[in-house]
Amino acid sequence: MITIALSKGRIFEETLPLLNAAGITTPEAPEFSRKLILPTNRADVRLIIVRASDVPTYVQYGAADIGVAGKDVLNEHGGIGLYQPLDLNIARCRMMVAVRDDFDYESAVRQGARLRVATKYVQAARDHFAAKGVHVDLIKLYGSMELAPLVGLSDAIVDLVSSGNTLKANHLKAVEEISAISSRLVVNQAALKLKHDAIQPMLDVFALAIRK
Ligand code: PRT
Ligand code: MG
Repeated sequence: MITIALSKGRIFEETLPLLNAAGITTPEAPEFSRKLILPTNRADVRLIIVRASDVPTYVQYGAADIGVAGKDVLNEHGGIGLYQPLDLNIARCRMMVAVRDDFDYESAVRQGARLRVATKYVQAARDHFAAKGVHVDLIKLYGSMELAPLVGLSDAIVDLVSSGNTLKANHLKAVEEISAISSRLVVNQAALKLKHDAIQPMLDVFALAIRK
């Protein structure tokens, strides 16, 4: 049995064409099903639906053989026990530093002010500001980072931006790009050896089906 861990929403939707290219189809879409284990047309392949940030953990421990996770999530997880053979080039966005429209970020940085930064991406934020030599107090949040500067929780946030509409709707502006983000295929290192004959052909088809 090959178990593939995916999260609902954009990752599932954008991975589906790749699965289809490998001849794998699923009769039930997770958006319309409460099942956490979804069968596929192949008796030896099943999907499990987990939180986006939990995908690397399921694959690390071998509860799933394969998964799809954003580079943001993989960076926070650390990637232990994971083979990352392919950038699938899906669910693309950018990790950015953002502040309120009326906040002068450049001069705060120039003056060496200690900044309060709210984020779900503590590891990425720590690395980014350390490399810049900017002193920050990091505040860990689990979502809706955009709210933090509006209510005085923080001076800045580190968050993902795709269209920019969420920032705009909340009177925030992006002031720095930390990195470009896309989703990667992750494979359990032991599974790749033990189930090589089933997994390698899938990797080969995915590699050919990736949109440049
Ligand atoms: O929702 P949950 O808390 O379970 O986890 P999640 O938010 O990490 O999962 P999900 O499914 O929303 O995102 C899965 C992956 O998609 C992320 O790990 C990223 O790699 C990738 N991705 C791509 C994004 C975005 N684009 C994105 N825009 N993840 C989140 N967003 C959010 C962003 O955090 C912000 O709140 O969308 C908002 C901004 O969007 P725009 O279009 O208004 O700029
Ligand atoms: Mg989300």
